[in-house]
Amino acid sequence: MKRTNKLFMSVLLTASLVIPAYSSDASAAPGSNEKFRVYVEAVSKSAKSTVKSQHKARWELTENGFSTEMNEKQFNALQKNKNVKLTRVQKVTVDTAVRASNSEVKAAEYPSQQTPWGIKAIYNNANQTSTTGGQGINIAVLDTGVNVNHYDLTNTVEQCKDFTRATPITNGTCNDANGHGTHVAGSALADGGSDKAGIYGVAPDSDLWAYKVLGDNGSGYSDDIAAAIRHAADQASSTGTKTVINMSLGSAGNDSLISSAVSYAYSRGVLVVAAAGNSGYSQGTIGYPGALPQAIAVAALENRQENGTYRVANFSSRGYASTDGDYVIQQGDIEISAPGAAIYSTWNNGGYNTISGTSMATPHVAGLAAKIWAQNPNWSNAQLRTNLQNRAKSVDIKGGYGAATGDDYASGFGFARVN
Ligand SMILES: [Ca+2]
Ligand SMILES: [Ca+2]
Ligand SMILES: [Ca+2]
Repeated sequence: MKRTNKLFMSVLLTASLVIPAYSSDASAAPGSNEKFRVYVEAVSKSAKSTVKSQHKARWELTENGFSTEMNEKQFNALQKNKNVKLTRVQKVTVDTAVRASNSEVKAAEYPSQQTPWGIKAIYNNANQTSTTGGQGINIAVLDTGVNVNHYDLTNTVEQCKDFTRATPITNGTCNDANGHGTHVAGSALADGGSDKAGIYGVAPDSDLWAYKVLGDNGSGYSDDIAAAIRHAADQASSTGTKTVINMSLGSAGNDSLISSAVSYAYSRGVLVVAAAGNSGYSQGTIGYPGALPQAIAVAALENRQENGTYRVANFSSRGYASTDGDYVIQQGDIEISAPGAAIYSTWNNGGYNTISGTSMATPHVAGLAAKIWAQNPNWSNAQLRTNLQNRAKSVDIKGGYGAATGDDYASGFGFARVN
């Protein structure tokens, strides 16, 4: 039976392009009318509403805080108001510094492999031909969007929302002109399509919440990302369902809007999984939000053995050797490793593509988390996290720079698997 992809387009992958994380906006020249994003933290609700009457809120992130847009002149004027603290909103990028392919990707009707190496590895079964699990669990993919018409994803889509446009949230729109988000979603929960001839992710029975927080160039604003994190947590609460947030994005700096949103989500029972970053292999290269204590930072494994285990990719960002062996998660620690090099998955043209990065490792862990949670629906996010850590401990990783016996700053506790 011929498969019908609803969207056909070709994407030309260029050589790897590394956008500096949290690259700031080009500063508007003094007196320029060009608007930029600002986060306003007021001392009180009334001070907040006074400012809001002059500057329309984009996101109401906290009781006294909101983001908005203004020009340099307005910014300078508002800075004189002692009742508010102003911060320029930072940019965050997706974490694909490494791309295995630089050729034109054509939409393919059928994948060349239904269970790529990462799926076989995380299932610990070289003969795995399909996957199951994750029923009733949501995986919120905060990314460049998702091609929700992709044959192998369309049946998994429960929400599709765009946080990058004018507020409020645009429902039913999450177009991915980049490819990154569609690839990430596929590794977590592609279901083989209605004909079961397509590709499989880790937990195909999960429900996809495709939240577009990044533009087509893979870059986005931290207030949009924070709003999406909070929205996922609120949706999890209002629907009474378990939710895993997948953030294959990051930057070197800790953004306060994102970190407070991650705390908000975690305290409401959401499990937050984030890429470690692609700035390895030196110590301390781990990015945020992965480096936050409440987010599980995921390192990338290659399909290559060293010291008798899979090897941590050189590009995978590292934590700090000073915490080796303690099996404790603090700020700046790598927590878990998963397949993240030469990963074959769904692409935004309706076909498939092979790319590398901790971005690709992260959805393997998000899918695994959803699969385990579906089997243990009474667990809290903290209990689920402990289970993931214990699985990782039982499959030590010793290959790659910084990897060693036991907890290490390259691979964290190890490789968490299904079996
Ligand atoms: Ca962390
Ligand atoms: Ca440690
Ligand atoms: Ca180890």
